[in-house]
Amino acid sequence: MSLEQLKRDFDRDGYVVVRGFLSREELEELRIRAEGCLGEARRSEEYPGVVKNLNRIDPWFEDQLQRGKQAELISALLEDDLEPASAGCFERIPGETSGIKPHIDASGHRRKGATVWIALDRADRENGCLFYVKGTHRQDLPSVVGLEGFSAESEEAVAVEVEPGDATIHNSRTVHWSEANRSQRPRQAITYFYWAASTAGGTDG
Ligand SMILES: O=C(O)CCC(=O)C(=O)O
Repeated sequence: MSLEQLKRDFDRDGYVVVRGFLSREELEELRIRAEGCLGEARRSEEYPGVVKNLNRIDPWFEDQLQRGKQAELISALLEDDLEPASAGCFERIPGETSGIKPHIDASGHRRKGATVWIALDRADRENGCLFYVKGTHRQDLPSVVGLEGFSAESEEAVAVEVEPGDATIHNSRTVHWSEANRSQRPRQAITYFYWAASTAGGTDG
């Protein structure tokens, strides 16, 4: 898909899906680097599948956050310079009973930014794929996890089923969530989160 088409979709829907974003070799390297970090990472009780700040654990992730091929694309989609914020790993754990409730990534007065979410595994409805709600990036929603009124049945909700190496990029104001992994299959993804440089100050999301 051309950059023009991606930008049109991103502006209209608040997200885009980039199939085959990583080559087989790039995907393998990402997988190995992620595995190397996860053992030593701290996990929260509430979200045991989430590891934040991989870029503080392994300089390779810092380099990817700063210079990975997603950075140029996200800068073009936001039409802004980027302030790289963090790299994370999001795992939906097989057999878990809950996922991550509807939320946006924007926080406080920092509204403009974007996240690339790169699938390490196939993600589908059964193992907790991402859901986006088209067009919500144009609403002014609060930054809370558990936004009311959004579900898989919402009119503009889309289940984004992807293959390993595919990526999705969402606006920091686009409502998204994932449901529990009801399968016995893994579902891991790596994210890189960026603020637009024009959104000054605040926390690092
Ligand atoms: O991967 C997931 O399960 C959720 C990802 C997410 O909430 C995010 O990237 O902000």
